[in-house]
Amino acid sequence: MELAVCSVLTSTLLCSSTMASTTTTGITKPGPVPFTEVDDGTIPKRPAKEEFGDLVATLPHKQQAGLDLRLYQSFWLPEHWVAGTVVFQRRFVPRPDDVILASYPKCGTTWLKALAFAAMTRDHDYGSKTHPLLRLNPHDCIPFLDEIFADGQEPKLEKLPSPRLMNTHMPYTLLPGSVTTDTDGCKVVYICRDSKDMVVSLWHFLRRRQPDMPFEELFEHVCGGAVAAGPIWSHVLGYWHASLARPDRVLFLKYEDLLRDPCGNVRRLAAFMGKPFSAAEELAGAVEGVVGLCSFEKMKGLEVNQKGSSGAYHATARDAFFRKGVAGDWVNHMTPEMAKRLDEIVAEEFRGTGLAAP
Ligand code: PAP
Repeated sequence: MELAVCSVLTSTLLCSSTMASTTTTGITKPGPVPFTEVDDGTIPKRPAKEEFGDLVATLPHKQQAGLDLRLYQSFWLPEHWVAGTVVFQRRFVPRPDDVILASYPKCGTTWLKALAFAAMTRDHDYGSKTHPLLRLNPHDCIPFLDEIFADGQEPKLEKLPSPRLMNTHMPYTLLPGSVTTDTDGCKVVYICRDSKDMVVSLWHFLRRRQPDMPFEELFEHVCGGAVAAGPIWSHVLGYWHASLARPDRVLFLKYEDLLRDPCGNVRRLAAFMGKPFSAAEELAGAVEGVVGLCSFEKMKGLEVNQKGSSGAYHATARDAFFRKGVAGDWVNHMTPEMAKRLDEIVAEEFRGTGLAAP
């Protein structure tokens, strides 16, 4: 079966290749290619705060959950992202076939990155050791724009062949106008998650750096809205409204739907990104191949996701991105009263929008 998948996919790719590019390894390939493989480290950095640090210093400030936050255009952003956000807004030049993967932190970013990368690079044999996702962490395959622009490394994005896959935690209203208004601009895929599970996941993630952080403290910050990239409901609603207004440009996914029906959602994702699965690919099991490769068990079990940190732009222990991978773990961390309180806040914010909390 794997051989059949491989040959069907290879011929599909050969017919549909678009812009090709030469990587530092000298290989000419169409995109997407793993970001770490086009980054030869020769482009100098110019941290965005050198240019916009003065502006950042004028913004309202809070310190929460161990992070310095600044209120920028109605959202609390980690201070070290703000100047980069300004550069992103002013200087990002999208390509029509770019796809930006967007999420609130801990809502399924890593999974979406893996699925999108696998769905867009179907020339690889999913079982082969050469598949990028078997030797690289998903965060090393797809650049994280917030860090790239903060570090002043955006010229590296130009080295990526088209189509490019990139990701961000920025709210929709903070994305550059070229992304949010151009009718033939790039596409955006958003993933959201039950806020209660997001808080639990975020707490476990932050505890890597602050082992004694009380869960209740983070919970209060989330309920109050002043948390990195928050308020979370405003983040979600920005993308929700955009997906209704521009359904051909913005796809809205839910983590819980992906758990329930991974194949159906991978088909939607691939079709939206302009690479629908052909009948031959369906027959050869390509959808199941993508889902299996990116499954929680498979990804968590890979050596590359267990050791080291995920690169210069997102230097976090790789295993921190793979904890439980389930829906409903909040019951093990919250009292029923806490759950009710957060549910009610979110339901009130979502009222009348047509969006039901996952
Ligand atoms: P990020 O926004 O900081 O990049 P993100 O990937 O959204 O992080 O969050 C990690 C969560 O996704 C973890 O959830 P948990 O803490 O509730 O377990 C992680 O386990 C989950 N996750 C990562 N990869 C997968 C996957 N392949 N399938 C399902 N869930 C996954």
